[in-house]
Amino acid sequence: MATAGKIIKCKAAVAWEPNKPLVIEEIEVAPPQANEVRIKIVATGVCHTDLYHLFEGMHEDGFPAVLGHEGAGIVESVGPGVTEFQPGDKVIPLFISQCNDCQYCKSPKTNQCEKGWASDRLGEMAPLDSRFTCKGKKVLQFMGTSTFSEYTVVNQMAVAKIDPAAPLEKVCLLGCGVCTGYGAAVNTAKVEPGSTCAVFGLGAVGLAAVMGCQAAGAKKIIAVDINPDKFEKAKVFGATDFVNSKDHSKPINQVIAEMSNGGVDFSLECTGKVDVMRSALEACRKGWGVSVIVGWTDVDFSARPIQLISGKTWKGSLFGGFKSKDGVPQMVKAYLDKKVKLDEFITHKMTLAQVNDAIELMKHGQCIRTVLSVSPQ
Ligand code: CXF
Ligand code: ZN
Repeated sequence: MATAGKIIKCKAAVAWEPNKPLVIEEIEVAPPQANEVRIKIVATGVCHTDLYHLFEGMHEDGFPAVLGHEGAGIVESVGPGVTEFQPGDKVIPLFISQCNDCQYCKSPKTNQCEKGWASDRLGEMAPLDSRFTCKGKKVLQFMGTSTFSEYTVVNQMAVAKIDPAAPLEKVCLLGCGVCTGYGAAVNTAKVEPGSTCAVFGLGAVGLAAVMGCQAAGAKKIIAVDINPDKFEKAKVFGATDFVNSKDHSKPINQVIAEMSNGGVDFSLECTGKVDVMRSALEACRKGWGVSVIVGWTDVDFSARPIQLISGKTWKGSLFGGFKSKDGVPQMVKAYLDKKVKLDEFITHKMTLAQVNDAIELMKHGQCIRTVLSVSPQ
């Protein structure tokens, strides 16, 4: 590539400070250093976590940053020591790394690699080091990925090489939401054939969880939301029963218990709200019910210990429990083999320049996923 080894000037959406719209800026992207890969981002989904600049209490320490973490692109150039990637490879940047060397990567029990940004900067959501500058200032790399940029630089332990036949404007969704929900059902809950499930919250993550329950062979999948407009989509992904929590005066766990002969075998919470986490736990059956927290929050929650003493298991899931570098190419293949759906998540298509419109849609729950085209292929 003519650009290899040189600084690239390109467009990116920069969050300069909390509570201000993103600004499309020309930024400089330095060449990849040892073990790094510079990627031309072709497409990116807009995930709820990309509302980072609007989150309450976001610390100034996390700004300025280039947002976006659900993207797909093509390798532009590689730094010293990179043998696994070549210019032209199709890739998905990963917000959790897989170094294959730490105690977590070596264990089959977890995907929580300790080498990535998340180990020490999860609160700020952006590592201190980055290859971005803008107007003479260092700009941080959100979630170690920054896919709202025409180019980004990622360590090779956080990049997945995918099938060259994969359409990047679809498989970008495997960079976060779809793997997160699907894997929570399949890998973390370990939904069983013939079982009964409930999924709370029907955004992209919840819908992907519904799809995972169906893939695992669940016979009853109860989709729960406060917005009945979401039910039609949930049906497409395999939901069999629907509960609008606003329609009921009794506690929702009771409604679900009545529909499932005493509680579901598996419940998945995909809202990030602590009261819903509690309801999801209460909605699963004593003896063996498993409830998985998928939504993100860091505030205190509560539940009655008797819920667990009675034999339920309460778990959490990050990126659907997928070891990122192994799991993402497998999910891309599953999409190409028509075993998982992606197209049905995409409700809007826009360009990077319209990123603030896409963020507004997400903020008001008016989309499942907007995919932004970033660079031409
Ligand atoms: C995120 C939520 C915040 C922590 C890292 C994972 N999930 C996707 O947006
Ligand atoms: Zn996300």
